[in-house]
Amino acid sequence: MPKPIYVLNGPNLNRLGTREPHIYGSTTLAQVEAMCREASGDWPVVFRQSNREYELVDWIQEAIDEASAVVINPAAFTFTSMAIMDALKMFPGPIVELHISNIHRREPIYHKSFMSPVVTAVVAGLGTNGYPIAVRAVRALVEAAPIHA
Ligand code: CA2
Repeated sequence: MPKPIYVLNGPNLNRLGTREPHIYGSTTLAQVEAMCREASGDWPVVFRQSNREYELVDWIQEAIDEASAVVINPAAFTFTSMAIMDALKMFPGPIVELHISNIHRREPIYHKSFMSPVVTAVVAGLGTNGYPIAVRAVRALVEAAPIHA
């Protein structure tokens, strides 16, 4: 059995689908989780959301031992959290930073990600469809270089 893909979500994403549908769509986080599980096929997915920075740091540290890859939407922590950036730096496998919206097309406060310099790839602007795309991408990366599988 391969190690799971961790899909981690930051603050307020538990409310996805309930407001600002013109930016974030109307899909709920539970539906996103189902999309990720379908995309991963027979690979296990650990899907979590937290509004607390320390919890995301703890889960990334857990992923260092337990996961083959990480897909993370750090939400507002993208622009503030050196702690999450430092934890991601320690993860040895592929990491995709994911944003539902295209952060570079938005106001300047959304342009400077702390995460982008330490991740494998960035997916932004594909709506919630970006999640299954990112899951398939990290699975393919791990299969191509299976040291973390
Ligand atoms: O586009 C993304 O996925 C973001 O990471 C979402 C964050 C925002 O701070 C980032 O700049 C871009 C905000 C998430 C807010 O959560 C929502 C809650 C309810 C409805 C929609 C979003």
